[in-house]
Amino acid sequence: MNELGRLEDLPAQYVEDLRQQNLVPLWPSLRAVLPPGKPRPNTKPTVWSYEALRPLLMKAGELTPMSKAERRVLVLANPGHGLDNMKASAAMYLGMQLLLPGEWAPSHRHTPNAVRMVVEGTGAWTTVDGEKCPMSRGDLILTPTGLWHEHGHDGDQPVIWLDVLDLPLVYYMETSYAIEGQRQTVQPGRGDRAYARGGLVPTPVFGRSGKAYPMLRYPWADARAALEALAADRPDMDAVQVRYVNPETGGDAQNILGFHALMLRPGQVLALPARSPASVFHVIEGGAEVAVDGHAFALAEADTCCAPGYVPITLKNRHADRPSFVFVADESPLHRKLGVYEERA
Ligand code: 1HN
Repeated sequence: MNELGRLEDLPAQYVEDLRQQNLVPLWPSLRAVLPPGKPRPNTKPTVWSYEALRPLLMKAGELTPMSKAERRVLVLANPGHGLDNMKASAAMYLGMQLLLPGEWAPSHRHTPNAVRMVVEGTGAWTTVDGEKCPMSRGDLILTPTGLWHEHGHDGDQPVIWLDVLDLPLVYYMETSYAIEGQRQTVQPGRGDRAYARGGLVPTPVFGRSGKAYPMLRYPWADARAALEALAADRPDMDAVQVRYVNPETGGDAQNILGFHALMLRPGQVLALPARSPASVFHVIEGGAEVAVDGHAFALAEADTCCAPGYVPITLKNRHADRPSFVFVADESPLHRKLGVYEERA
């Protein structure tokens, strides 16, 4: 590949004349925007220890009341993107949110899609589009684009969850905004009950559910049971994984980010191919070693890490005597829709 001319090779006055007309030459920047063979991601393999983060989040509970925070969150920022840009990857935002007993995070709705993966505590709930979703360890709760949501807490211990949003992408597109609202009225109906059995969907005689997002809460007890059943039924299967889907369409649960739960069998080593989307791994139960791009992260329960796209990743169960369970978030729905999804052997 031949060397292209640099900006410094051009007469300064010429460059200035171009700039006066809001023009710039392409060739000095061409290789930067089209690097050879594979992208040069800013996303650095990064780990966030729950043990290190938790006391800092609890301190935020003392320092900042909800009235001054609206959402009391510490953002898990990837240093490769600049800490202040609040990105775990190009399209993913991660945050750990704390709600103390009796607190309420007021109702709002916004264009970015969010999910919550509950990390600790019981007694809190999120009301999404009028459906009150109880929160307990490992539950996944969707807050899809445009739906009202608020969080409350009737228990007596702190509740902490991991937020995953497509905020960096939606913000980059200049489509990110929020609307503040009134407290929601809770409506009857629970998607996690109506859609509790895979392969069986509620079928009204007239029409469908009428909801774009019929299932908002995916209880951990169900996801775990599905993984255990799959592992028992398919002893030869190397990746025991389920995907969080919209039960009406069978497609990804949300439009931009994808969500999976993965069970590592006792002692299992699982080599994932290099794929274009960046990914996030969060340990729900057990422990996992994540090897990516020369880094080896030993994740304990509630730890989280991220990996850039286009590199192979190896996951290893740290326990030889029991399964470990990992929540995976990635940018695959986005990549597939855009036609840039790739897997490399
Ligand atoms: C948001 O709405 C929540 O509702 C949490 O709990 C984190 C980060 C950025 C933008 C909106 C929530 C958020 C957020």
